[in-house]
Amino acid sequence: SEQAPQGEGGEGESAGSSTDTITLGFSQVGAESGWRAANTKSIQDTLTAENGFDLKFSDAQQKQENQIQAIRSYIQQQVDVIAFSPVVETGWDAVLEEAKAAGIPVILTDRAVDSEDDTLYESFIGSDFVLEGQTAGEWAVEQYDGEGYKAVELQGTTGAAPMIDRQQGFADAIAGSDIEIIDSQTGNFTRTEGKQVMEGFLQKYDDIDLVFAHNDDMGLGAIEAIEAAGKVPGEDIKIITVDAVKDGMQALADGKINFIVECNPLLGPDLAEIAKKVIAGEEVQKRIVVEDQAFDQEAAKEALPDRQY
Ligand code: GYE
Repeated sequence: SEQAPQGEGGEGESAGSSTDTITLGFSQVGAESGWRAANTKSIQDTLTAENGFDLKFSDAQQKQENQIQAIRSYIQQQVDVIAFSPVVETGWDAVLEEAKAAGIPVILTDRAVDSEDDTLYESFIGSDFVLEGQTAGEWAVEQYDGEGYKAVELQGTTGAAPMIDRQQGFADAIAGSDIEIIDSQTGNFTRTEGKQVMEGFLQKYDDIDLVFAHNDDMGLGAIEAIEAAGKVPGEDIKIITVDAVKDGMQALADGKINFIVECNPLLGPDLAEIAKKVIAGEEVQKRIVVEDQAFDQEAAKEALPDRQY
């Protein structure tokens, strides 16, 4: 691809001439959740022409083969940078090697790949999902240890970094407590599947005390299933989720969810900054950890009016 003039004082005619624009191909996971919608909006609102970007955006509908296809097409179009949020952790080496061979830098956002070769990408920007699961589990132990709670887990997309890591963090935190996970199943991070899986659990077990949902949307689906079964979410069955998007925070403030660990989806600004540095040949951090908070019902009531997403 063409070399963009670096820095000030190039021969370019005017400031902001098209040679300065960074063409960035972004392959998004899908549109599975409120979190994802906020993440997409952040990327589209930040990587604008005004901000020096020509953004090519595609939605993979939670399918790895669609993401691989999108990345290959960005390579073919000789974009300046490729960024993507890998739907699952494994199976990326071949396509990342193709990008490397074409000289196109890759930035990971949100989710990790489990590749051994970390020269296949420049930087990975996202939350610490193990810590999120741990925070959820520690709160559960603080509240419910000694009560003999039976928990079910609504897991994210099988093989996705946040599914693997949140499960791990939660399991580590409750180890040694008398909270027991009696069943786990994937709800694919969607409200519909979260509801379906919870309906199945409610038919199978009449003694569920606690739900740990890997995201708000599945927790919101579980609320519907619990109410339909004539039980009171947040009381008869406690619910802990991850994300803290508006709908989740509202349910928390309303007492239907008991605790939410935040996962910040506003990754656009960090992505823009890293992409500019990579193109300018500057050093970037391999791992940028996004900071998250956590909310109980009182904290949600306070935070809700100013919540951006
Ligand atoms: O928690 C979930 C989304 O990868 C962190 O994906 C993201 C997760 C998020 O579908 O809501």
